[in-house]
Amino acid sequence: MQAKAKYRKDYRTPDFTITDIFLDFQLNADDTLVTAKSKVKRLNPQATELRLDGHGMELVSVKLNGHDIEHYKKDKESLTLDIPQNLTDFELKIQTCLNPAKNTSLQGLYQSGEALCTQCEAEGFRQITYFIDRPDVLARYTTKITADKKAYPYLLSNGNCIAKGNLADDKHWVEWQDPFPKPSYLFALVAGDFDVLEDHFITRSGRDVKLELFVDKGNLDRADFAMASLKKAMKWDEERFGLEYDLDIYMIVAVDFFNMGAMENKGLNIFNSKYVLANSQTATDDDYLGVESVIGHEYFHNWTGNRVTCRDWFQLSLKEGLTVFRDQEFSSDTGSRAVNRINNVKLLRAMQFPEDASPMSHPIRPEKVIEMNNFYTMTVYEKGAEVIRMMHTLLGEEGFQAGMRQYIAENDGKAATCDDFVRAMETASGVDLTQFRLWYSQSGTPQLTVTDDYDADKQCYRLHVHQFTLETADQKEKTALHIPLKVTLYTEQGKPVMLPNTDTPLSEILNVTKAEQTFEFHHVPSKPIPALLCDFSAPVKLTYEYEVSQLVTLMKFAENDFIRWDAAQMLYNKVLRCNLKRYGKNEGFVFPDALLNALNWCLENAKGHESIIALLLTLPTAVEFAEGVDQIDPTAIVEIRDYMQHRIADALKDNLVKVYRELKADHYEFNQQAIADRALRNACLQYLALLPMGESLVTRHYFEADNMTDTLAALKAATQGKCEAAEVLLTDFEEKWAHDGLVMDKWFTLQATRPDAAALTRVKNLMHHRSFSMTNPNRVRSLVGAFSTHNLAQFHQKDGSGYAFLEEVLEQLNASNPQVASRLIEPLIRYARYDEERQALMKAQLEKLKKVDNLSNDLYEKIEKALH
Ligand code: B3K
Ligand code: ZN
Repeated sequence: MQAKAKYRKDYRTPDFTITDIFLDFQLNADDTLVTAKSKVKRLNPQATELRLDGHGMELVSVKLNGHDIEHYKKDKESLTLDIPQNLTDFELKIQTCLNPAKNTSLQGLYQSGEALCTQCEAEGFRQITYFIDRPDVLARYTTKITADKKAYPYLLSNGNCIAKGNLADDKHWVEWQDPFPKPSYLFALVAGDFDVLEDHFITRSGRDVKLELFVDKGNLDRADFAMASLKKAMKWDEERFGLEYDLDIYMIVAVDFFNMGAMENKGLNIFNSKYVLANSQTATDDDYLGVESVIGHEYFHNWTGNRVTCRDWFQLSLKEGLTVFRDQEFSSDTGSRAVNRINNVKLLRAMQFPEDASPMSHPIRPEKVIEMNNFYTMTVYEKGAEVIRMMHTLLGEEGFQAGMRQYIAENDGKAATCDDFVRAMETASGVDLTQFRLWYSQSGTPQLTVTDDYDADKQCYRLHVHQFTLETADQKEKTALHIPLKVTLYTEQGKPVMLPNTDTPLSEILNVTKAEQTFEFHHVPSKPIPALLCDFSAPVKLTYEYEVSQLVTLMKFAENDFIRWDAAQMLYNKVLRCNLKRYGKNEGFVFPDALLNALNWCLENAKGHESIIALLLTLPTAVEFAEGVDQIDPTAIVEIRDYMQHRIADALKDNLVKVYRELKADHYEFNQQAIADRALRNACLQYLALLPMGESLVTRHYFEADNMTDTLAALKAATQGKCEAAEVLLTDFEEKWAHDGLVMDKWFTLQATRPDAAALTRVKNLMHHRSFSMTNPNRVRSLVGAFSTHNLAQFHQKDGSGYAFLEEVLEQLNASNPQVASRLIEPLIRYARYDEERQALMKAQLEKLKKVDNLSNDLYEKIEKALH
């Protein structure tokens, strides 16, 4: 029996709430006794039944005000008690028994390596005890943990440690108290043996906060960067948002078995070790940036998520969209704004746009949910952040910060809604957001088609904007949205058009609010080149029929790096589209000389712009390319991309070699310039690997590398460039790192994304590799996930072998870890844009999966939607 869908419109305030809870854990890996004493308060005088959520544990006893309750209703999902109507406040004591070692779902209390830890968001607390497990029930938690002292020297929970002691039989206990009422999803417990990195942070009001970072024994040499990132984030949040940390201690624990990136539990973040552990030998520059942004993200949740939480799970974007926006701003303020913006936009286009066109399409505030874990999506997170960013654009920094202050003042200590947020923004700034609110309820990616005309006599330039949104799986009717469209104008020579008699460039945020609209620009001395959707001012698809020469001008000369990069993307997509037509007609591929010349020019003038040129020079991945076409022909896309790469490599060869040589560093450094230099040098290497000199070059690059960024760049160049050297280098890496799963993840991904026809067989074999494990989500994602998501041509082999393989893996994961399975199924449900044969093969696998015994709600929800 599958769970029933829940609807946002059905929200009701709870009949009862829990104000205080005392939890006692007698911890053992395979037998943990939990005693939960709760103070329950009646909110609805009419209610006679108290329904508590709970599953996957044994109920030992229930007591109400000290008396055993014999009569209760219990099913697989809940425990329902009769409550006499005269009882307004009472105590409930519930004992449950759990087996963390057997809990492979990695939700609730489970074992990670030798440690025990929890993951309660979204609905995992109900696997620990029976509880009103919803985010609008806020309670004060006191947690006592008793465990074997040798196996679990550290016993951690939320808040402050208030007492501890030793017991007979080598046991000890610790008691924690969290002074801030919180929803159950923020509860956390960790027990284990760790190395600890200690530090402290003085807040701007002078409070001394103890910082502790717990890592597996022997990993202290990979912990410094995460700690530095935490302190940086704490300081940044004070400076930019005026928000200060509120407890005396902040703990982060890194664990190896974790379903997602990290979790913001109050005062006790639990992290996937991938987002904590980093040193120059094990982590790439991108890994470092990932650590910094996730550490920031979880820290920023302390205010946006924890102090102000969500009323119900439909409001998830209230905390996630906002917190992603905050972490993006953190990375942009402390690093390169343009590079961050480009990377965020790449992610949105490659991952969120397809999601919004898939059977799983949903607004950033979903209306209907079967399994909440399925809605921790690119849409809720990344598009949610774009919606916040648009409000920031419309209100300006000052108005936005005023809105933030009002939002927090009104909702601190409460469970709020997206509407509460928008209302605060609106009242604090005076900006009318009535139409803008539609972004919360409408799904799909809006499309803007722009045309223009120029009247030389009147010096008047006009842009005609047409907006429409295609029907999506969840929603037929679409309405015009309020879209901030940022426009800058350039002259044919690539100089910004200035406002009359000033040296200020003409740059405007156009308020697109109707289906058809025309905007006029006056005093424009000659027909301009428009730079449209600058900085990606809205999460939309925009088309304007540019000439190649116009895009080349923008790519070379635009003052804004985002515009330069985006012009390059449009050029590459133009080349792809043109060659896709030729592919259909069996004509040879072509590549405009003007683009090759311009790329050469960019490389010659890269000094001071290294990171942007590296991004601009790198072709969209096959997956990114696929997003831009109506029907995806994986083989054609991969072949054309290959052709384009070879053409660029040949045409730019001299400059590629020159820049590659010039950028060789004397010694490893970690700072923005060094990162930019490595990025450009390694971007050159990817092309050079395709030339005859490639073999020796990648080999030398690999063996000379003194850091993981360069090592991995060599391996990527060798594998993607199909160099013979690849095998030797991969084996060398494997021997060096086989003991370290986190590092081996990079190797698994390289193997999974190799473009040759043996890729699937290789992936199958690697599932028996000594470093691989089906129970570790990081390994599964690095191998199986990388293959099915990023190896476009090999996963989509015409015989359907890739799909059959994924189905087998999903059957296995359905039983052990449905959350991971549900992430992995995505490529299969997105069949609509493939040819009929492939569609049939993909659907057949979905049909097969649908019949699996005990199909999880997670998979059920997606398969149902896909086959509907
Ligand atoms: N809030 C968590 C995600 C929880 C996912 C539950 N399936 C991490 C984050 O967004 O910060
Ligand atoms: Zn988050």
